[in-house]
Amino acid sequence: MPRFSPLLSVILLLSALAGSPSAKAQSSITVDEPWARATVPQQKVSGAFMRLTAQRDARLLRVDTPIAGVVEIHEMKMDGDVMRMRAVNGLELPAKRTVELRPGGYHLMLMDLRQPLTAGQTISLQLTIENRDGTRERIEVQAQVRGMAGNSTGQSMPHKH
Ligand SMILES: [Cu+2]
Repeated sequence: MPRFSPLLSVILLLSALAGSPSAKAQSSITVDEPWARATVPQQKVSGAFMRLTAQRDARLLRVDTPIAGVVEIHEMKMDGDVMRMRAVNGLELPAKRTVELRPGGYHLMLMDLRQPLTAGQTISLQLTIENRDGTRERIEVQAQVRGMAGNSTGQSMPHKH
């Protein structure tokens, strides 16, 4: 059985610390499967979607991206028998509950697009999160652009602004 020298033990300990989750955990928000919908020519709006899970109560305050002039957080709701969407001021992220932004539900509306979104491309979104104590953090998200075809969640959204 080999015996570790004290120096080697220190090195092993340091590498274990560097690899531990607590050493990397900068953000209290987990972002899963971010994606945005590809556009057709002349289309100036699109939607972006993802799942957000906060460790502590937080709120998605705003989203910015270089590829759109305006980003709004939208909610879709039945109004009688018509599905309508409207901008909301923020999105509550209750602790340890996954909030899903998806077609037909909450979504990020990318408006005034500065370029077409092509399937396979990656766009960056900057989320501003406000924690319960009022502190804010910014999270960079790389969202993959997906086409409509072959996407089971890709039913078209009624987008009337
Ligand atoms: Cu919308």
